[in-house]
Amino acid sequence: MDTRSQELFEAAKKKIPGGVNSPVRAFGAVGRTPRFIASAKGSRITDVDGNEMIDYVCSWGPGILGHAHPRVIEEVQKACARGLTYGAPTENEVVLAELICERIPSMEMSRLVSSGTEAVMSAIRAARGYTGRDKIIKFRGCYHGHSDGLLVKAGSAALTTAVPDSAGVPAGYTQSTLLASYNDKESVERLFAADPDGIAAVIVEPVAANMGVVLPDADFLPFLRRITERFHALLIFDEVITGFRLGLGGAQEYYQVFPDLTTLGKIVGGGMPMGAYGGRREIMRQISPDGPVYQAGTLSGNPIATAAGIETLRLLKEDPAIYQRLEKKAVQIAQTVREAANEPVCVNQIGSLLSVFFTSCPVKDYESALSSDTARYADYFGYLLDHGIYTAPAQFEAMFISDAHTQEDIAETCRVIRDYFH
Ligand code: KE4
Repeated sequence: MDTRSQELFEAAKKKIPGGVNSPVRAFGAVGRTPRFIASAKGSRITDVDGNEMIDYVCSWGPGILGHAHPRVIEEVQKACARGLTYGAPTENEVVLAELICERIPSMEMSRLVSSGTEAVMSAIRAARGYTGRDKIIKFRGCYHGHSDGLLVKAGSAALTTAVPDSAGVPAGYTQSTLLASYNDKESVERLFAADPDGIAAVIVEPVAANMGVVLPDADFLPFLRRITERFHALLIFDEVITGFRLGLGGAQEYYQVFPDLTTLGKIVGGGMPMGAYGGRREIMRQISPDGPVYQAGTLSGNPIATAAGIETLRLLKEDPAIYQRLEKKAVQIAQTVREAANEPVCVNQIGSLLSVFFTSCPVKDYESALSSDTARYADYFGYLLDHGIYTAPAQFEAMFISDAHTQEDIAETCRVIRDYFH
């Protein structure tokens, strides 16, 4: 007898491409029927068949406090009662802008948008408008949302699907996008040498998490800071995942490397649709209506998303020890996999982000990530799912841990992982 998820998936596929509103949710990379979720609370997520699971997707990052945190829910409910959206400036937008700029060292000004994609698309336009240059360097395996110019060897779902570039993107839209290799300084030097005055910006995930988690080599981020300064290009840190995840100041505070522009998403909206971009005042003053770089949005900074984002950032700010707690839990899981695996695995972990790669080589870039055995990953994913552990349904994604994950959750997760390998 079909499960309710199977029934809903069949119905969904009739009306929604792939049956989902974002490709990775279709479980295509792991060959299973996606679980349709009915509710979530804390570290637990419950599907429409009543299966409760320990959730390590956390909505791909926003859920750093766990699902349905009571204080966030209360603020959202109060905001809803005051009306959902006005299309006019509100006090909350000032409060959130001040919180963001207080916490993210390089952001003197910020603009709120409705997704990470929109934040990146806008930051790139700002960089091109400020420098008067067209070319953008990105890294193979890094994913920065689905704006046309960046869907070239994107990571995340595009990396998992068969088509590395997206159909429907005219060649002209991507001819100003240059590709380098993550952790490969020479690949960046070659691009700048070939066009020393034509590159507007380098955009990078300071910790890559869309080819699975891949850490920057010790000097990679400082190198990017040096070479962009040398050639008068801007450095953009895409901190949609790492922002407020690796610490209150994101990856830039963690690594003490400060970009010209930063993009944010996920945690900044506390689970509601929100992104943000920002940086040096002289760059952000180029953005309309102050300057000639146009960018707009009906629901940008809307009262509900700002209420959720403000309360989330306040909770993180009140209890910075959360980041040590998150790291400890992630290390426990990472160590368990390393010790239990009786086959080659590479586990990359930083803060509360980790990925398990089924490969014998260190995973340090797109090419080495592709060496992982995705069929083995799918088998691992399926066993965990069948035993109540909901982890990333694709090799080239990250596992996220929240403050709501208890020691009992972690112990149960480690038990299931050990059972899988034995
Ligand atoms: P959104 O447009 O999905 O809010 O953000 C795009 C984005 C930008 N930059 C980085 C570093 C990102 O990781 C993302 C989106 N991340 C994926 C997970 N790998 C979102 C999940 C999905 O696509 O459904």
